[in-house]
Amino acid sequence: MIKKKIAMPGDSVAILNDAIRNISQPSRRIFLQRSLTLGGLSLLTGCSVSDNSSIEAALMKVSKLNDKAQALLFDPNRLAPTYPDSMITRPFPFNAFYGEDEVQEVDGNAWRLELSGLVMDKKPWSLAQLRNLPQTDQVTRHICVEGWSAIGKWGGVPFSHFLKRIGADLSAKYVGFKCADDYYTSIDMATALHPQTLMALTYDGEELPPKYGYPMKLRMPTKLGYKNPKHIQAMFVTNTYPGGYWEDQGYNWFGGS
Ligand SMILES: Nc1nc2c(c(=O)[nH]1)N[C@H]1C(S)=C(S)[C@@H](COP(=O)(O)O)O[C@H]1N2
Ligand SMILES: [Mo]
Repeated sequence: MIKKKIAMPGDSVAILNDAIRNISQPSRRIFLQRSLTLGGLSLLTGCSVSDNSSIEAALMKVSKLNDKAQALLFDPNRLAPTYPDSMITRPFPFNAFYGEDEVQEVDGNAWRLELSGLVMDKKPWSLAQLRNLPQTDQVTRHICVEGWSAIGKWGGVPFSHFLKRIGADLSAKYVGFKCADDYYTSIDMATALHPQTLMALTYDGEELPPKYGYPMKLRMPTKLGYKNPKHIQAMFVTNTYPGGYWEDQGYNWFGGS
Protein backbone atom coordinates (compact mmCIF):
# COMPACT_ATOMS: atom_id res chain seq x y z
CA MET A 1 0.00 0.00 0.00
CA ILE A 2 1.28 3.40 -0.91
CA LYS A 3 0.96 5.93 1.87
CA LYS A 4 -0.31 9.29 0.83
CA LYS A 5 2.34 11.91 1.33
CA ILE A 6 1.52 15.38 2.52
CA ALA A 7 2.80 18.02 0.15
CA MET A 8 5.71 19.78 1.83
CA PRO A 9 6.79 23.19 0.68
CA GLY A 10 10.55 23.54 0.82
CA ASP A 11 10.75 25.67 3.94
CA SER A 12 7.89 24.07 5.86
CA VAL A 13 10.27 22.33 8.26
CA ALA A 14 11.85 25.66 9.12
CA ILE A 15 8.41 27.18 9.65
CA LEU A 16 7.40 24.25 11.84
CA ASN A 17 10.54 24.67 13.94
CA ASP A 18 10.00 28.42 14.25
CA ALA A 19 6.44 27.86 15.34
CA ILE A 20 7.49 25.18 17.83
CA ARG A 21 10.02 27.60 19.28
CA ASN A 22 7.10 29.96 19.84
CA ILE A 23 5.24 27.39 21.90
CA SER A 24 6.53 28.62 25.14
CA GLN A 25 6.70 25.84 27.68
CA PRO A 26 10.10 24.15 27.35
CA SER A 27 8.88 20.65 28.25
CA ARG A 28 6.09 20.84 25.69
CA ARG A 29 8.49 22.23 23.13
CA ILE A 30 10.85 19.28 23.55
CA PHE A 31 7.90 16.92 23.24
CA LEU A 32 6.81 18.58 20.01
CA GLN A 33 10.33 18.70 18.58
CA ARG A 34 10.83 15.01 19.21
CA SER A 35 7.48 13.80 18.03
CA LEU A 36 5.73 16.23 15.75
CA THR A 37 5.69 15.57 12.05
CA LEU A 38 3.46 17.30 9.55
CA GLY A 39 1.34 14.15 9.37
CA GLY A 40 1.04 14.16 13.16
CA LEU A 41 0.12 17.81 13.15
CA SER A 42 -2.59 17.07 10.63
CA LEU A 43 -3.97 14.19 12.72
CA LEU A 44 -3.83 16.22 15.93
CA THR A 45 -5.71 19.19 14.57
CA GLY A 46 -7.86 17.70 11.86
CA CYS A 47 -6.48 20.37 9.52
CA SER A 48 -4.88 19.57 6.22
CA VAL A 49 -1.37 20.95 6.26
CA SER A 50 -0.29 21.51 2.71
CA ASP A 51 1.15 25.01 2.69
CA ASN A 52 2.77 27.51 5.01
CA SER A 53 -0.40 29.27 6.13
CA SER A 54 -2.22 26.01 6.85
CA ILE A 55 0.75 24.82 8.95
CA GLU A 56 0.60 28.04 10.94
CA ALA A 57 -3.17 27.73 11.36
CA ALA A 58 -2.80 24.14 12.58
CA LEU A 59 -0.05 25.12 15.02
CA MET A 60 -2.22 27.96 16.30
CA LYS A 61 -4.87 25.33 16.96
CA VAL A 62 -2.32 23.27 18.93
CA SER A 63 -1.46 26.38 20.95
CA LYS A 64 -5.16 26.96 21.74
CA LEU A 65 -5.49 23.30 22.81
CA ASN A 66 -2.41 23.86 24.92
CA ASP A 67 -4.10 26.91 26.58
CA LYS A 68 -7.06 24.73 27.49
CA ALA A 69 -4.87 21.92 28.83
CA GLN A 70 -2.81 24.36 30.91
CA ALA A 71 -5.96 26.01 32.31
CA LEU A 72 -7.28 22.56 33.29
CA LEU A 73 -3.96 21.54 34.85
CA PHE A 74 -3.52 24.85 36.71
CA ASP A 75 -3.89 24.26 40.44
CA PRO A 76 -5.01 27.55 42.05
CA ASN A 77 -3.57 26.47 45.41
CA ARG A 78 -0.19 25.17 44.27
CA LEU A 79 2.60 27.59 45.10
CA ALA A 80 5.61 28.30 42.91
CA PRO A 81 8.97 27.72 44.68
CA THR A 82 10.36 30.58 46.77
CA TYR A 83 14.05 31.17 47.56
CA PRO A 84 16.20 32.77 50.25
CA ASP A 85 17.40 36.36 49.65
CA SER A 86 20.95 34.99 49.24
CA MET A 87 19.88 33.37 45.96
CA ILE A 88 18.70 36.60 44.30
CA THR A 89 20.36 37.05 40.87
CA ARG A 90 22.50 40.20 40.86
CA PRO A 91 22.24 42.15 38.70
CA PHE A 92 18.75 41.04 37.75
CA PRO A 93 18.41 40.97 33.93
CA PHE A 94 16.42 43.61 32.06
CA ASN A 95 14.20 42.60 29.17
CA ALA A 96 11.62 44.30 26.95
CA PHE A 97 10.78 44.51 23.25
CA TYR A 98 13.25 47.43 23.10
CA GLY A 99 16.68 48.15 24.60
CA GLU A 100 17.46 49.28 28.13
CA ASP A 101 18.33 52.81 26.88
CA GLU A 102 14.72 53.21 25.73
CA VAL A 103 13.04 52.42 29.06
CA GLN A 104 9.76 54.23 29.57
CA GLU A 105 9.86 57.27 31.88
CA VAL A 106 6.63 57.36 33.88
CA ASP A 107 5.81 60.27 36.22
CA GLY A 108 4.69 58.50 39.39
CA ASN A 109 2.98 61.61 40.83
CA ALA A 110 0.75 62.08 37.81
CA TRP A 111 0.24 58.36 37.24
CA ARG A 112 -3.20 56.87 37.89
CA LEU A 113 -4.12 53.24 37.38
CA GLU A 114 -7.21 53.23 35.15
CA LEU A 115 -9.87 50.55 35.58
CA SER A 116 -12.55 49.44 33.16
CA GLY A 117 -14.76 46.51 32.20
CA LEU A 118 -16.46 44.24 34.70
CA VAL A 119 -15.53 46.10 37.90
CA MET A 120 -17.94 47.89 40.21
CA ASP A 121 -15.64 50.70 41.39
CA LYS A 122 -13.81 52.22 38.42
CA LYS A 123 -12.19 55.12 40.24
CA PRO A 124 -8.51 55.45 39.24
CA TRP A 125 -5.82 54.64 41.82
CA SER A 126 -2.78 56.74 42.69
CA LEU A 127 0.52 55.20 43.71
CA ALA A 128 0.06 56.48 47.27
CA GLN A 129 -3.33 54.75 47.50
CA LEU A 130 -1.85 51.46 46.29
CA ARG A 131 0.95 51.78 48.85
CA ASN A 132 -1.71 52.05 51.57
CA LEU A 133 -3.12 48.61 50.76
CA PRO A 134 -1.71 45.50 52.51
CA GLN A 135 1.76 44.60 51.16
CA THR A 136 3.73 41.39 50.99
CA ASP A 137 6.93 40.27 49.28
CA GLN A 138 8.35 37.14 47.73
CA VAL A 139 11.57 35.82 46.20
CA THR A 140 10.72 33.80 43.09
CA ARG A 141 12.15 32.73 39.77
CA HIS A 142 11.34 34.61 36.57
CA ILE A 143 11.60 32.46 33.45
CA CYS A 144 11.89 34.09 30.02
CA VAL A 145 11.21 32.13 26.82
CA GLU A 146 14.34 33.64 25.34
CA GLY A 147 16.26 31.09 27.37
CA TRP A 148 17.22 32.69 30.68
CA SER A 149 15.82 32.66 34.18
CA ALA A 150 16.67 34.71 37.26
CA ILE A 151 15.61 34.94 40.89
CA GLY A 152 14.26 38.27 42.11
CA LYS A 153 12.40 39.81 45.01
CA TRP A 154 9.17 41.69 44.39
CA GLY A 155 6.90 43.37 46.93
CA GLY A 156 3.40 44.79 46.63
CA VAL A 157 -0.31 44.18 46.92
CA PRO A 158 -1.78 40.68 46.52
CA PHE A 159 -3.75 41.05 43.29
CA SER A 160 -6.71 39.02 44.62
CA HIS A 161 -7.07 41.58 47.41
CA PHE A 162 -7.15 44.41 44.88
CA LEU A 163 -9.63 42.64 42.58
CA LYS A 164 -12.02 42.10 45.50
CA ARG A 165 -11.53 45.67 46.66
CA ILE A 166 -12.59 47.13 43.28
CA GLY A 167 -15.56 44.78 43.02
CA ALA A 168 -14.21 42.89 40.01
CA ASP A 169 -16.42 40.16 38.58
CA LEU A 170 -14.34 37.21 39.80
CA SER A 171 -16.27 34.84 37.56
CA ALA A 172 -15.13 36.69 34.41
CA LYS A 173 -12.59 34.94 32.18
CA TYR A 174 -9.81 37.49 31.69
CA VAL A 175 -7.93 40.40 33.18
CA GLY A 176 -6.26 42.54 30.52
CA PHE A 177 -3.39 45.04 30.96
CA LYS A 178 -2.28 48.07 28.95
CA CYS A 179 1.21 49.39 29.59
CA ALA A 180 2.82 52.82 29.24
CA ASP A 181 5.23 51.45 26.59
CA ASP A 182 2.37 50.09 24.41
CA TYR A 183 2.95 46.53 25.62
CA TYR A 184 -0.22 44.66 26.49
CA THR A 185 -1.15 41.23 27.75
CA SER A 186 -3.95 39.37 29.50
CA ILE A 187 -4.32 36.54 31.99
CA ASP A 188 -6.91 34.00 33.13
CA MET A 189 -8.92 34.83 36.27
CA ALA A 190 -7.62 31.71 38.12
CA THR A 191 -4.06 33.04 37.85
CA ALA A 192 -5.19 36.58 38.71
CA LEU A 193 -6.55 35.20 41.99
CA HIS A 194 -3.53 32.97 42.74
CA PRO A 195 -2.05 33.79 46.17
CA GLN A 196 1.40 34.62 44.70
CA THR A 197 0.11 37.03 42.03
CA LEU A 198 1.27 40.50 43.10
CA MET A 199 0.79 44.08 41.96
CA ALA A 200 4.48 44.76 42.45
CA LEU A 201 5.49 48.24 43.68
CA THR A 202 8.99 47.33 44.88
CA TYR A 203 12.00 45.39 43.64
CA ASP A 204 14.51 44.08 46.20
CA GLY A 205 13.02 46.28 48.94
CA GLU A 206 13.30 49.52 46.90
CA GLU A 207 10.73 51.42 44.85
CA LEU A 208 10.31 49.53 41.55
CA PRO A 209 13.09 50.90 39.26
CA PRO A 210 12.05 52.22 35.81
CA LYS A 211 13.69 49.30 33.98
CA TYR A 212 11.73 46.73 35.99
CA GLY A 213 8.38 48.39 35.35
CA TYR A 214 7.88 51.56 37.46
CA PRO A 215 5.43 52.46 38.81
CA MET A 216 3.72 49.06 38.93
CA LYS A 217 4.00 45.65 37.30
CA LEU A 218 2.15 42.40 37.73
CA ARG A 219 4.39 39.65 39.07
CA MET A 220 3.28 36.04 38.66
CA PRO A 221 5.76 33.28 39.48
CA THR A 222 3.33 30.80 37.88
CA LYS A 223 3.72 32.43 34.48
CA LEU A 224 6.50 33.01 31.96
CA GLY A 225 8.19 36.43 31.72
CA TYR A 226 6.17 37.83 28.82
CA LYS A 227 2.92 37.37 30.79
CA ASN A 228 4.23 39.74 33.53
CA PRO A 229 3.35 43.27 32.33
CA LYS A 230 5.56 46.20 33.43
CA HIS A 231 4.57 49.92 33.57
CA ILE A 232 0.87 49.06 33.88
CA GLN A 233 -1.33 52.01 32.95
CA ALA A 234 -4.76 50.44 32.72
CA MET A 235 -6.45 47.16 33.51
CA PHE A 236 -9.81 45.69 32.61
CA VAL A 237 -11.88 42.64 33.47
CA THR A 238 -13.62 40.99 30.53
CA ASN A 239 -15.06 37.86 28.96
CA THR A 240 -13.75 38.84 25.52
CA TYR A 241 -10.31 37.39 24.70
CA PRO A 242 -7.84 40.31 24.86
CA GLY A 243 -4.65 38.66 23.48
CA GLY A 244 -1.24 40.21 24.06
CA TYR A 245 1.82 41.76 22.39
CA TRP A 246 3.73 38.48 21.96
CA GLU A 247 0.66 36.25 22.13
CA ASP A 248 -0.75 37.93 19.00
CA GLN A 249 2.53 37.02 17.26
CA GLY A 250 2.17 33.33 18.09
CA TYR A 251 3.36 32.90 21.69
CA ASN A 252 1.16 30.58 23.68
CA TRP A 253 -1.48 32.63 25.52
CA PHE A 254 -1.67 30.76 28.86
CA GLY A 255 2.12 30.94 29.22
CA GLY A 256 2.41 28.87 32.40
CA SER A 257 5.86 28.28 33.88
N1 LIG B 1 5.49 46.76 29.57
C1 LIG B 1 6.25 45.70 29.24
N2 LIG B 1 6.19 44.61 30.02
C2 LIG B 1 6.95 43.51 29.72
C3 LIG B 1 7.78 43.49 28.58
C4 LIG B 1 7.83 44.66 27.76
O1 LIG B 1 8.53 44.74 26.73
N3 LIG B 1 7.05 45.74 28.13
N4 LIG B 1 8.57 42.36 28.30
C5 LIG B 1 8.19 41.10 28.97
C6 LIG B 1 9.24 40.09 28.95
S1 LIG B 1 9.42 39.16 27.53
C7 LIG B 1 10.01 39.80 30.07
S2 LIG B 1 11.13 38.53 30.09
C8 LIG B 1 9.89 40.60 31.29
C9 LIG B 1 11.24 41.19 31.73
O2 LIG B 1 11.14 41.78 32.99
P1 LIG B 1 12.43 42.36 33.73
O3 LIG B 1 12.93 43.55 32.93
O4 LIG B 1 11.95 42.73 35.08
O5 LIG B 1 13.46 41.25 33.74
O6 LIG B 1 8.96 41.67 31.15
C10 LIG B 1 7.79 41.35 30.43
N5 LIG B 1 6.88 42.44 30.54
MO1 LIG C 1 10.56 37.31 28.20
